[in-house]
This record gives sequence, C-alpha cells and structure tokens, in this order.
Amino acid sequence: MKAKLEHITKKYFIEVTDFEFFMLNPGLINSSYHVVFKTGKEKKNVVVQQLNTQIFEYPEKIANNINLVNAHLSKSDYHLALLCPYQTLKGENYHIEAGNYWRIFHFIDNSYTLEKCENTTQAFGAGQGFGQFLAALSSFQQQDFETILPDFHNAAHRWRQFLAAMKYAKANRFATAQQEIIFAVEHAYLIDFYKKIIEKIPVRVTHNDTKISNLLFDKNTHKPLAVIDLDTLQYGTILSEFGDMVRSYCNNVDEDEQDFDKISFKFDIFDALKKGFLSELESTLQAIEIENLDFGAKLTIFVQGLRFLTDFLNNDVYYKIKYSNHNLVRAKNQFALLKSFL
Ligand code: GN1
Ligand code: MG
Repeated sequence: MKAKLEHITKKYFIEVTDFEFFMLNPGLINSSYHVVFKTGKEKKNVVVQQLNTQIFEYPEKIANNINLVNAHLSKSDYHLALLCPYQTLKGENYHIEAGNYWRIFHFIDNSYTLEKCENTTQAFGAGQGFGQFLAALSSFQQQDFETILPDFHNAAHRWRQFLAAMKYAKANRFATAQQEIIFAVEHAYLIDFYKKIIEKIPVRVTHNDTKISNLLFDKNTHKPLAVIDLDTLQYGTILSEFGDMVRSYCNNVDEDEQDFDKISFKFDIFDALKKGFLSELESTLQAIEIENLDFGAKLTIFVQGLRFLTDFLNNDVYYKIKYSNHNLVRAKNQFALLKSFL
C-alpha cells in the first residue's frame, strides 16, 4: 500500500520524501489514508482517498459540487474550516490510476473523529456545526450544481429496492432475515407518511451523510472544526439531514454492535443535538421542517436499517463487510435503535 500511496502522492507534489501513511477511520464506501511526507524541505500532512466508482460513477460531478460549495462557504458567515481538495500537478481534480480515482485533500490538524457520541456537549456542538453548514448553504444558488446519487434519500425508492431484494433473495438469506423483514413490513407506515409530506418539504443543498464520523472535532476545545466527506453534497431535505445525525449520535453503541441488548436511544443527546442544530437554523427553516424533525429522525433510522437489510438480501453488493452476516447485524442494530426511540 505504501508504494501505491507514494506513487499517487507524487502525481500531486514534487520531490516527495520521508513518506509515511496511516489508515483513517474507514467509511463503508471509500478508503482514506492520512499521509505525511516532505516536499522539498516542507513537511506536509494530507488525506489521500480512493473513490469507489461503482457507487460514485461521476467523480467530476463531485469535484464540481465541492468546488462550488467551498467557494460559496468561503464568502459566507461560516466559521468552520473548509475541506479543500488539491489539484494534481497537471491541474486535475483527481488522478486516475488503473481505472481507480484518487483524490487528495488538506489534512486538518489537531482534529479527531468520533464513532459514537460521548456527551451532550459534543452533541450540541455537532448540531451547531451541521446547522451552520446548512444555514450558510441556504443562500447557495448554482445552476451547475449536480445530482450525484439520484434518489439517495428518497425513502419511497429505498422501499421499492427492499421489495425487489425480497423478491430475488436466495431462500437461505430470506429465511435468515425473516425477523427483520417482518419488522420492516410492520413499520412501512413510516414510508407512507413520508410519501404524504415529502412534496411539501423544501428542497435544500444538503450534505446527505451527516453521521457522527463526518465531523472533525478540535483536539483542544472539543468543538466542531470541519464538516468532512463532501461526496454526497446535492439537493436533499432536512428530514435525512437531521435524521442521520440523530441516527448516529443517539445510539448508545456504534452501528456495528452485535449485542443488541446494549442498544438504547439516548434522549439527552437527542435534545442537545436538536437544540444546537436549531440554534443555528431556527430562522432559516420553515415551520413544516421544524415540525417534522423528529419524524425525519425516525424515518432515517428506519431507512438505514432497510438499506442494510436490502444489501444483505442482495448478497452484500453495496457496503463493505467484514464477516458474512455483517449487513444483517447492522440492520438489526438500526431496528433495535428505532424500537427504543419510537
Ligand atoms: C455510507 O461510506 P460512508 O460511511 O461515508 C453511506 C451512507 C450511510 C453510511 C452508514 C454513499 O457512508 O449513506 O449512511 O454508509 N454512503 C453512501 O454508515 O451510500
Ligand atoms: Mg459518506
């Protein structure tokens, strides 16, 4: 891996020496590395990332959206750090190597990420962080802004994918997932309610992957430092934007936990997160958005469980897994969280 990463880094910087790398918190889709090296006499810290192009088919659209949003945020009243991409020595937004797409971003120093929320101070701060991000983007208008993943947070679409997966699932997978399938069917009313209200919810420029590990915290102040993972920037709604925060902040354990008895929804974290979020957004959001924040949270937990279950029924074609029933475990985890929240 070292030789490969060093080779990629040399497409972006000249005279690369003293090269070291560290694996970063793995996402479920892309692979990211913290890379340290010298370019000439200057020491550099960057993030090198391989983009999964089975899922993100159009890296140029992603680069375009990130550049447009960064340009807007840098002119707005936005206090967090920007996640800036480097260009290759040839002036391109990414480097293609053997069909793989590689990008390099600035590494934001003195920062850490979390896999689960430890206290209400972090939750309040995170709510403010993403709240500020959304507030600053509420004045963003750009014709060239692209859709990266069509129907990404369309719950009706996720339900249709689940129905198709059930239809074509192998008999043994279907049987193993029986309990979760029953749970999903019993909670389909959440999808029905979504269909009723979605036309009335305003469309905004959203991050679309607001989970806890996509926020950098400051090592000294423990306040949010930067919103990261900008690949899913596109039009969306507050339902999933707030919902995915709740899903990942209010779980007592992380989303891979297999001991489901340990799972409980943390209501104190929920209150702090919502307070922080609204402290930045109250004047920006419409009443219908504020009224449906809690529904958005329930829906997003349900839909994430559904997505894991769908992938299990589809023989694990989407999310990276570490063992054979991993996606089913993740689905059970989300459904247990939802049960404790409802
Ligand atoms: C994926 O790759 P990562 O971890 O940033 C997924 C999100 C899910 C998340 C669940 C493009 O995000 O929608 O909420 O896993 N991203 C995509 O952990 O599908
Ligand atoms: Mg992501």
